[in-house]
Amino acid sequence: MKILVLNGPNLNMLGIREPDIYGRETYASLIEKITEHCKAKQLDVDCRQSNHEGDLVDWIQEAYGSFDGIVINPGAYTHTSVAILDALKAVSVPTVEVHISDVDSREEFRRTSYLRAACIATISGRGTDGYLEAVDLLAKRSGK
Ligand code: CA2
Repeated sequence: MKILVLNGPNLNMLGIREPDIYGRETYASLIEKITEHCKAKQLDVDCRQSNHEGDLVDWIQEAYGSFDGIVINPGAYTHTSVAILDALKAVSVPTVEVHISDVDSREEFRRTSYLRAACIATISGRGTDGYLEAVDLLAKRSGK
């Protein structure tokens, strides 16, 4: 099974600022954690991060026919991006939305997710373990 993990804007700053909200783990150690988890479960994983909406759209399109599942933390694009919603709908690859923080207990604008409608699940407020839970959910769903 091949899983694509996508992170949106500013998630490369993890561990550098706002540790009270996003924790102390760096982006590099998050990727290492996901990679190790997938290796232990014999899952192929490709992790990418971009600050640009179009990159995320391109990568979602690339997943069509080449990945079996997507884990996405779109960062702030969660609350604004119809383009990401449309891309996910177009490819129809099973997708889990992840948020490190509990978006529902923060500012009102973070409660809206444009892409939630195209996802099989949303995991929010579980810290970076949420990414591993998302991987497990996709693997379980595909019978692995
Ligand atoms: O909780 C999440 O994972 C979010 O997707 C993170 C986004 C935020 O806009 C969403 O509402 C919730 C922001 C990512 C920014 O990450 C930073 C990490 C360290 C320092 C500054 C920003």
